[in-house]
This record gives sequence, C-alpha cells and structure tokens, in this order.
Amino acid sequence: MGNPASYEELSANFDWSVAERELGYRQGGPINIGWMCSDRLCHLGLANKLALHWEDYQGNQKRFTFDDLRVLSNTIAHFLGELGIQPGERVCLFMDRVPELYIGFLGVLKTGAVAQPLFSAFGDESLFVRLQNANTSAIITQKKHLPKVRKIREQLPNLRHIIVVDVGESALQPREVSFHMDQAPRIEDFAVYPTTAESPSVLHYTSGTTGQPKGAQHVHYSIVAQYLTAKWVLDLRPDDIYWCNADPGWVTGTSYGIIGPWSNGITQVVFDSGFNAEHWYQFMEKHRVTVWYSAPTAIRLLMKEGTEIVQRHDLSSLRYLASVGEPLNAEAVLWSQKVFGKPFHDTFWQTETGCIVITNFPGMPVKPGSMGKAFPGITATALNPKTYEPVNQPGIAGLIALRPGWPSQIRGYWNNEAGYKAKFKNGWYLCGDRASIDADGYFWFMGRDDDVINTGGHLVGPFEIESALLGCPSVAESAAVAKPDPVNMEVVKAYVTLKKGFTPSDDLELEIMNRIRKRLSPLAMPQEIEFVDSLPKTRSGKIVRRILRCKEFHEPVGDLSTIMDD
Ligand code: 6R9
Repeated sequence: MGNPASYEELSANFDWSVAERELGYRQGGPINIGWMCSDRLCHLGLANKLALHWEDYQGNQKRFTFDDLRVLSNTIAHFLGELGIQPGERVCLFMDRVPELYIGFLGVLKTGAVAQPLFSAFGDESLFVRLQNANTSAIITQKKHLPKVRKIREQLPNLRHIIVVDVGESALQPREVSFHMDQAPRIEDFAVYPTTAESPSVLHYTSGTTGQPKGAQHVHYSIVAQYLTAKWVLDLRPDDIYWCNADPGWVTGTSYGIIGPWSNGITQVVFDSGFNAEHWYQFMEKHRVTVWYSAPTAIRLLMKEGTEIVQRHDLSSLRYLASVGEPLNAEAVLWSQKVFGKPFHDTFWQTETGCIVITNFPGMPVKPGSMGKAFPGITATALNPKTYEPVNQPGIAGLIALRPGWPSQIRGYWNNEAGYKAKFKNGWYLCGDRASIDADGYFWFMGRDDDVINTGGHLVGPFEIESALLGCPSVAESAAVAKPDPVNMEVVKAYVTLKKGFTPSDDLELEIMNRIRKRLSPLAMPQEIEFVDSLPKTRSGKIVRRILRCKEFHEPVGDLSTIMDD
C-alpha cells in the first residue's frame, strides 16, 4: 500500500512518530541506517526479496537480495573494523555507481563511522579540498580513480587507508589495500554499532557562494524523514521497481537512491551509465520500472530526442514520475503527460534538508511549473528579504524558509559553525532560494538568492572555480557566474583578467578550461571564458558577480548603490 490518505488528511493529523513507529524506532534507543536498510527488512520476512538489480553500460548485471545487502554490508563493516576504523571517523566513498558504492554506504554506517560520498567525476583538487576539510581516515575507490587519490595522498597524512575494490594486492602501494566484495569471507553476524538518533551518519559536501564547499552533517535520525517522504511522495508500494537516476555523490542519490527505497523494502534498479535516451528507455522497459525519480535536465534531454523514440518502447509499467534538482518547467510536465500519460511531480529540497520539503503530493492536482506544497509536518513560507517576516501575499516573491526541527535537517556544517548559523534568521531556516506562494498555497520557484550556479541540477560554487582559475599561471583575477543554457538551465562562464605578459587567445581559453575540468570536474568547467581588462568591484574591492550574471541573463542590474557602498 502506498499513501492511503489525501494530502489534507495527512497534513491535519501529522506527526513524525508515524514513521518512528513504522520503522520500529523507540525514542532514546539505537537507530542505525545501515541496519535499518538491510537487517530490519530481513527480520520482516523480505530476506529473499530483490533489493538491487544493477546493470552497467556494457550490459553486465548483478542482483542482490535484502539478505545479500545485510551480509555484504556486514562484510564491508567487518573489513573496516579490522583496519581499525573507529565510530565517528569519516570514510569516503569515491566510486562510480557500482554495487560496492551502495552496499559500502550501509557498511560504513554499520561501523558507526561517517559515510562521505563524493562524485567520482571529481578531479584531484575537488577531492583534496573535501578530504582535507573532513579529515577523512579512509577512502573506498576503484582502480580507475586511484591516480587521483595517489596524486594528493602525500598532502593528506591522516588518510590512513585507500581501499580499492577491483585490483589485486600486487598492484598496490603503501597505505593501499584491496577488498573484493564478492570474494571476501561473508560475515553473517556483525555487531552493528549502536548509533543513536543524533549520531553523525552522512557528510555530503555542498557549494555555497563564499568559501570552499561545506560539509553538510546528517545524523542517523534522518531516516525517519527519508523513509516517510519516499513512501508518501514517491508513492512507493511493495511491488514497485524503483529507479532513481541520481548519483550517490549527491544527496538525491543517497536519501532517495539508498535510504528511502531500501528502508521501505523496495526493489531498486541502478544503471551505471551516462545519459543516452535509447539506453534509458530500454533499461526502463526491460526492468519494468514503475516509479522513476529523475531531474529536469534529463527530462529536457529526453524531450530533445522526441516522442517517436518513446513510442518504440513499452513503458506501460511506469506508474509514478517525480523530479528534483532544478526548476521543472511547465513544458516538461505537459510533455511527460503527453508521452508517458502521466506528469512529472516536482519536488524541492536540498542537501541541508535531507528530505523532500515542498512537493506535488500524490493525488494533489499538479499545477505545471509549480513545486507544489509543503510536505505534511514541514512549515514552509516565503519571507520578506528585509524584515524576514512571511510576505503573506499571494504572488509576491520572498525567501524560501522552513521552521527548523524536521528529522533530516542537517545538524551543522562540518567545522563551520558560523556558516551554519548564517542559515537562520528570525527563527527560520533559509534555503537560499526565492519563490512566491499562490492563493492555494502552491510554491513557484523564482531563482536562487546567491551566486551558486545550478548546472544540470548540480550546484557548483563560484569560489571553488575561481580558486582553481587563480591557480592557472596566466590568470590575475576571475569571476565565475551562471550563463543560461537550454538543456542544463545554467552552465559556468568565467570572466578573467590576465597577468602581464599573457594575451587572450583560443588556445589559452582551452588550456584554462581543460585545467578546470581535470582538477575540479566536467561540471565546474567554464563553457566560455571571456577575457576582460577589469572586473566590476565594490569600493572595498570585492568582485560583484551579480552584474556579470545579469549581463548573461539580459536582466536589469537594479540598484547598485548598496553594492558600491559595501
Ligand atoms: C536535492 C538537491 C539544492 C538546490 C536548491 C535549489 C535547487 C532543488 C528544486 C530546485 C527548483 C526544484 N533545487 N530542487 N530548484 N525546483 N524542484 O538538489 O540538493 O544539490 O543541495 O541542491 O537545488 O536551488 O536550493 P542540492
């Protein structure tokens, strides 16, 4: 059974204890996400149910039952214990979407250590900044990513173990150790570390405007919200075949690509492959996917491929579609209604919220282009940016704000108390986005309230890109801003002034682009570099990205007096 009641009924009587009861959690007792997503389901009689059907781009497949999840996550947890990993230490997962990533995530949590997933396309600099900030003790990775780790490990003296899941010992260097999940002795019984509600669980790095990326610190109690939102918003039912195409390097891939479905005992399919419309449709047809959680950029890419390709596939199994990460434009909703016979349901949330907070709830009429309403138990509003009081007027834009205290709210940014405190004003948590609310209580996204660039649903911080640009021998000053893009919504554009002795050229542009791609990631790579003589600055010398952004979006710059007085 999915969600049995209407949005109104559920909102009226809502209490998070519904989820606590369903998960068998008693206040003050142990709660461990690794155990809840594997052992618990086996105790409920689902040991032999398929938990993960994995496939890669070459057509290789692997299948795991909930009992396999249980035993193999035990096996990884045991291995980490033997290496001396202690509860609370950070263990980074740096892999493509291979089974070891999903099961390793549960294994790390079972030891009481903190799982730190990082996107495997990150280059050495992006990786270094995050491992150094978290003072990470171990990293689990694949052979193909090992060169990036080797490049930085001398600067990371506390990174004691580099665990490689697909090579033999002979290929390894000091501090490196091989672990083959399929060959390691299976550990049937493992004493799961008795984490409690507030024990740290997952550390996800997310970008802000200032400074390097921040480590968003989640706790084990987050599962209460992830479980219930997955069940109610994604409308999960026991016989579903669920596909979340997000990578666990980002929060969608953990909250709803691991914890949400598995805590509900749902079978999920994973496709370790890049975007390709034909392959994606084939994959959904073959696996008879029923619930699909995707993102606007992917939908726009599919729209570009047309409807004829959809008709060549039997996608009649699809029952529920949802989307996250960027504004879901009305055309995409209408298109999906036309070609799949059902709309994509937009969901809004963040790394910091840990769970969906604003959504088109199943059964609620969808207003194409709107993000829907607050999830039951979440109090969301739009605040006047000067007074931080709710605007309380339909259609007037304000800052999206939430009343603190929902279960999966992060408990802080890693070693950055000031950064976390700055997210709260007047008793509200500020998301850093703007929206208006209509007379029916539906939220309409307007844009971000900072300089963070959202490219294809992935946030990249201007500071990180600018720091890397300044690392180029030719670059004197730089500003990274968003530039509109028909598919990715935004891409990175860099404005650069050059040091004396360097002259702008296409070759130099390419050289800088490549450097950023390799050191940070393909997402952070500027798609265009504009060489300029000077950058707009405040009187105190801060670069004003807003002026450049407005230029890219052909928007009026507005009042500059406050900026220039800064
Ligand atoms: C889950 C996730 C969060 C930021 C968020 C906002 C943007 C997310 C959205 C959306 C418009 C939606 N965002 N969902 N914008 N409509 N439905 O994406 O987490 O990587 O932390 O990004 O993404 O700007 O503040 P995260």
